[in-house]
Parts: sequence; structure tokens; C-alpha cells
Amino acid sequence: MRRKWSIGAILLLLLTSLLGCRERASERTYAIRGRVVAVAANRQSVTLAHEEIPGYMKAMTMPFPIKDPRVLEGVEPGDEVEGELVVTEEEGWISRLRVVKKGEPPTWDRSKALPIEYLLNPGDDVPDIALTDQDGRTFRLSEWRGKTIVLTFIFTRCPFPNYCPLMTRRFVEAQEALGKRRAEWFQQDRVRFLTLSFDPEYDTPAVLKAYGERWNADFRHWTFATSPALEMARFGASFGLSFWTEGGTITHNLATAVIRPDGKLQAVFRGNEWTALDLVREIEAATR
Ligand SMILES: [Cu+2]
Repeated sequence: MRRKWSIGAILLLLLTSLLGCRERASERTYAIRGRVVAVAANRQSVTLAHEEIPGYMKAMTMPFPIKDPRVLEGVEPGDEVEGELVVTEEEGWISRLRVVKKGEPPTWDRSKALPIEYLLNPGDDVPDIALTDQDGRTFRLSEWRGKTIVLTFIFTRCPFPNYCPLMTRRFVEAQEALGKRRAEWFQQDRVRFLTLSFDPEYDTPAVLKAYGERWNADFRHWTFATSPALEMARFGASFGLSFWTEGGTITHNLATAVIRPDGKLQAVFRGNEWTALDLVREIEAATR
């Protein structure tokens, strides 16, 4: 009797340890070391130029998924890092990263567009950015959580009517249309328009203020702001914006976006083939 029980117990132990083994066997971890090439704007992947991972992978440059964005805290392109790569049958991800050596501050040749590393899709978290507005006040975009944000990118010196002046005119029209349909949203401060300049050296707060006044902007609902060019280039790139200096002026494309009150992307309009009413529809979808 006693012996039978022992065999049963041993079998049970064996079985549980086998099951435990199976769990663990399907999830392998590797130490990973390398240099950060890029951090995705949505903080869901990191591109590493990594050393050889013995028994698993040759040295190469590739993006790795991130499940917990906290893994990327303090991690920037150029940093030397070490961490842990987890691999199961179905997927692999980086579960831990530590900066071993901070990289050099990034430089950017303004005569070339900053490469676009990641394009936001509707539903993605929009990255945060520190901005200075037309009154010289600094704020972070994340401070506008709870409001629908409608943003576009311009530079005030842009002379061509189909480009920046058109974006500004559409913002005027969209505010007029929205004011007729949803006046209470402005009264309740639920929608903010934001025109961002990618020409911070010229577009100082005073220049932005004069520009807004020229368009009769109501600054309670429409902010004009800027940031250092590299930050604006990084932020804009996640919406598909590119700009570079050429022949003493700035060449650029167009991107206009609606951000939901929870900070996620509602929609992006690229180029100028859209109407103020298209924009109003997305604002309404994001706000209601
Ligand atoms: Cu322009």
C-alpha cells in the first residue's frame, strides 16, 4: 500500500515537473547586447545592431518587438545596451534593456529628410512632444489629454497657396463648420486645433502670434507652436511628414491628423486632397 502511494507520488511529481519543463522549454531567454539604432514612435519596437547571440543568431541589425513600453525608458538611439530576448514557438520580444553607455547626441543633416522609422496607424498611441506656443509658454502635448486634437504642420514663410496657406485656410473652415454643428464643444474646450511650425529658427512665438492674428485665429481653441527642428522632424515623421532645407527655403510634404481624447490616433490626412468637412467628420468621430 505504502509502496503504491510512493510510486503514485513519484509519478505525479514527474508529471508536474515534466509539465513545468514543457512550459519553460517553450520559452527561451537569451542575453542580447548591442547599439540602439531606432526606437519606434509608438514604443512598440526597438531596432538593435546586436552582437552575435551564441547558439541563436548571428550579429545583425533588426527591429525587435517590445511588450511593455517601460522597457524603453531612458533608451535612445545611439545608446549601447544589454538586455534579455525572450523567444517562444510563436514570437520573440525584448523583455529587459539596460543602457551600458549613453550614445552621442544625434546629429541631423537638415538638407535631407529625417528617415521615417514608423508610421502611426489609427488606434496607435501618439508620441508626446514638448512645445512652445505663440505666447512663449511651454507645454507638453500630453497635457491636452481629454480633448480632441487637430494638428497640422506648416512654416509661416511658405509662399505656395496649395501648401501651408491651404492648411491654415482649411483649419479656419473646419473651425467655422464645427462651430455651427457643435458649438458646445468649443465652449466646453473639448477640441483644440494646433498648427505646428517646422521652422523654429524663423517662427518664433512672436512670428507665430502675428501669423495667427493675420488669420483671425481664436487662440483659446487654436494654438500655434513649435519645438527644436529635430524633435519636430521626429514627431512629424510618425505622421508621414518630411521636410528639409533646400535653396534657402524648406521643402516639405503635408500631414494633418486628428487625435482622440485618449491620446490615440483617429486619422491622418496626407497631402491636400481632402476638405474641411472631411476633417470635421473625423473630429466628430473622435469626440463623441
Ligand atoms: Cu509649405
